[in-house]
Amino acid sequence: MSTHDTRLGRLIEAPENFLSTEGRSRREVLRRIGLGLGATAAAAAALPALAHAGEYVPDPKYLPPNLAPWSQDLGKPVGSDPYGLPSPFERSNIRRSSPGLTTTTQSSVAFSPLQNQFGIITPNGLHFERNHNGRADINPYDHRLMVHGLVREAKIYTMEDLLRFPSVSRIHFIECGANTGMNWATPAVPTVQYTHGMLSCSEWTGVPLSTLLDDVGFDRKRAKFILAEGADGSGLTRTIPIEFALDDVLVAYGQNGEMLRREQGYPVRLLVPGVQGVSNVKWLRRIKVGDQPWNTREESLQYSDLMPDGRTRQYTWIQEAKSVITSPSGEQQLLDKGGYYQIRGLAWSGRGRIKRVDISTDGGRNWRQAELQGPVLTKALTRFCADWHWDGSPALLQSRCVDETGYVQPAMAQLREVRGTHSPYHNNGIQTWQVDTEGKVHNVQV
Ligand SMILES: Nc1nc2c(c(=O)[nH]1)N[C@H]1C(S)=C(S)[C@@H](COP(=O)(O)O)O[C@H]1N2
Ligand SMILES: [Mo]
Repeated sequence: MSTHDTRLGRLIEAPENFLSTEGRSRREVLRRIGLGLGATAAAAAALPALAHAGEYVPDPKYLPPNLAPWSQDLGKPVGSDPYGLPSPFERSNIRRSSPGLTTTTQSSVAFSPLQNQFGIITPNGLHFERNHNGRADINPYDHRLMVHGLVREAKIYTMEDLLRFPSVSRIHFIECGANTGMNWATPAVPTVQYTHGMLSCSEWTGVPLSTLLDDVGFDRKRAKFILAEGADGSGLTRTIPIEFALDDVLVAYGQNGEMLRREQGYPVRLLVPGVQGVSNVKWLRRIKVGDQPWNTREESLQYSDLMPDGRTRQYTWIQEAKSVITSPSGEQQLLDKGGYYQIRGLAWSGRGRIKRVDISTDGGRNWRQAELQGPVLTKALTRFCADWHWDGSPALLQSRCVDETGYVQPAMAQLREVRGTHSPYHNNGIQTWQVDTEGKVHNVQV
């Protein structure tokens, strides 16, 4: 679009921290980040991220035609930060957990701030985090991975062994099967961070699992499944079909060019592209080759779908195609009637590439095609956008994606027709954001 004759609409970010117990008033925020009286203007500039730019009044001496102090001084020496961190002015771009979601913080989830993400790669410090028994902090020299079961020779690998095998790097998303579960019965949470933030995408590096299975000489005739087990206190175990294991599963130690973060299973995890999060076993310590599914706790009591006829769907492996608009999204505020707003969002499918995304601004009555911003990769997040002028009237924003198999993301009503009301896992229904006449955005269901 040409911006020449267009008024670019202003938008206030959602006060994302409002679910936490932290205070929200300006003074409270200043106090909390240690900026009382006498704070430098530069430090106080942290505020726009916490509220919105309109609330911060810059000192004219920093603005053109004046030269700000940082344009006249020597800057910090190189190497001041041997491991670089985000600017302090970005301090509101953080993972957040929903208070009261679980009884302990060890068995809980911290959601990724999708509303602040650009492109398709999640920065390592912002990858969502889901643990059943707290984060294990492991010295890689003390870690071992055993591969056994229906194999010619069971082996125990050190991390050094794993790093010597031929490696590959691939970009894939991980989505927890419970993502958007809090939106199943009613739109219970207000922002996209909480509705869809159990979702992240990284470039993962590691050894193809097929390489290790060959190395132990697995029984090609009898092997039907593998069991993956984590070294954390939960001893989390998941069954994975051998076809997946031999296809694109990785024993991954790298994440976006560096070793995995501890939150992601340092020093090694399983990466099962397109399959629900729980199968991506972190702190991977054991792989067993077998001929039947193991039916463990994490695949019977948990992560199964109770259907309306009282039967339970087990082993829902694949995360089906899904999309969400990340801006405008819940609790944001549009300020300019008649202004231009770029609709931005993410689409993904556990079955392959995203083929197309459509956008509706009237709750699904009319659809038009969004633009896919490359790269469009298999089983990876895909970014989309669409031009939109908000005319000041109420709107219902939706996105609907189609993947390369032709599968179309369903409406919530379609999902409920099949799944009934007791099936909060694997909710890939179409998300609706309502824009009211004041420009305030709400999480609703239509
Ligand atoms: N060992 C182990 N692996 C685990 C878990 C765990 O608690 N322990 N949680 C699983 C779940 S439910 C999800 S959704 C993903 C989350 O991966 P992340 O924390 O890297 O985002 O890890 C999976 N792997
Ligand atoms: Mo999960």
